[in-house]
Amino acid sequence: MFPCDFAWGAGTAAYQIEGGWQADSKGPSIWDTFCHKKGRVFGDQNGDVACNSYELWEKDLECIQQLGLTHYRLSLSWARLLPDGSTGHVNQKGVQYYNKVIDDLLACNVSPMVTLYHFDLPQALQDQGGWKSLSIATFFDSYAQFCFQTFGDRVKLWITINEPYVCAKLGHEDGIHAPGLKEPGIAAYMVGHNMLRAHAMAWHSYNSLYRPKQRGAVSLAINSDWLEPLHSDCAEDIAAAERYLAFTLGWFAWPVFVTGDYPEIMRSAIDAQSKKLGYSGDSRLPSFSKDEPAVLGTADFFALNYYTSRKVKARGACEQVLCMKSDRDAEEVLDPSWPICGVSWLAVVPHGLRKLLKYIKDTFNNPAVYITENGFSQVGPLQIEDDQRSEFYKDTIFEVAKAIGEDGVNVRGYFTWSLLDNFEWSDGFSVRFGLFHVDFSDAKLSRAMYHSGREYAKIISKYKSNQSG
Ligand code: PNW
Repeated sequence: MFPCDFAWGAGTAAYQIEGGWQADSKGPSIWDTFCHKKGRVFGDQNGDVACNSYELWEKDLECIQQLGLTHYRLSLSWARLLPDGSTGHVNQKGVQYYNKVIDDLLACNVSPMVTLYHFDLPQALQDQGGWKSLSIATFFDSYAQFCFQTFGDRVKLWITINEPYVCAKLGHEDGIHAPGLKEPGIAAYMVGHNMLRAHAMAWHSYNSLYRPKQRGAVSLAINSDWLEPLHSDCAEDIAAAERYLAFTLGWFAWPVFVTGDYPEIMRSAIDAQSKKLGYSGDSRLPSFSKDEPAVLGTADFFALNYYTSRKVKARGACEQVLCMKSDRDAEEVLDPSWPICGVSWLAVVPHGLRKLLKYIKDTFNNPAVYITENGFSQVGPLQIEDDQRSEFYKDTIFEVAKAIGEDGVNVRGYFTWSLLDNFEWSDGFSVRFGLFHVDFSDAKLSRAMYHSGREYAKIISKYKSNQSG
């Protein structure tokens, strides 16, 4: 079922694991600033130390080897490499750190997949307008080129931006992620737009300047739930589910994979709502300029982060306020038959992944797909015997097998989220996604494999030996 070069991976992100927030002249990022203000994060926790992977990388490598991973997905901290965000000043200690990580991985026969941006913008760039500013795309492109130049001889799988949807909406509409802006109905669309522009510029730079020699692949990681109409025979619910999908997956996948522009349903919904509320001026959803590198075709594979599924119903009476929710005009409902895991938003629906994969195959012309994140969290006291999570991984990987074997989806890899328990953004350390438990109360931050980790290791070794035999 799984092709012989299938990638079996696990992921992490710099701010969530590294700590060392000021070590060796790293610059501050928006997450440093955000967490250091009271009342933003569960228990006012922060990533100042986190798993201290900046100093304990070798411990992480041991975890990776214990699992038998073929791939490891990590992100680079932009402000660790370029403290003020610009290539004017390079922090060599940061370069050394990531060089060692990459070299160690390769020495152990593990391929790195590297994310350039996983939520942690250098604060210095936020001070110049951050992702709302048009000029951010040029800064990002320079940073990306610096990374291709420095690490691209060894890194062959790149993700430019992780989950532009989450950065745009949680960071600039809801204000629950850094930079904590609440500018509903306006800022998220600007941010999403600049992220697409930045991604496209970086992809074109790679394509023309680095690909000929380095021969890697570049994409962006798009998160999406699987969505179904609440009543499958109700036209309003069907339309609502389509709208919802257009506002999540479609927002970023349509420009890159289908038309070079946003889904028509999305633009017309936004413009209709503007009109209704008497919002004058240009569309709140920006347009792509013909004078800039095209966004269409700027992904060498489809990178999907999948966690959960939702039923969707029409809302009918739409709120009279400017916000994404009223633009989208569709409400999510949790099916009561789906179990909930540690966090309230995460209903456990492994078969939703198979359906989403089939949808991606049919809609985006059968791309190569990497599932760059999928996971299951737990909360509360230490439970090394996390049987529910073991079952979850088994069920989910079985769904991926069916997507490949029965639906013919070209899935090239599967990465669990996450290698380690880590700093789970606004939930702090209260939500644990790791295949390894991290004891945050112990100065050594010791790592211990959960049963689900053992289960994942078994699955990997089974398929790896099938492949060689
Ligand atoms: C993803 N939500 O983000 C991220 O890529 C990871 O860094 C993160 O740890 C993981 O999912 C688990 O949450 C999300 O509130 C953050 O809906 C928040 C949400 C969804 C995804």
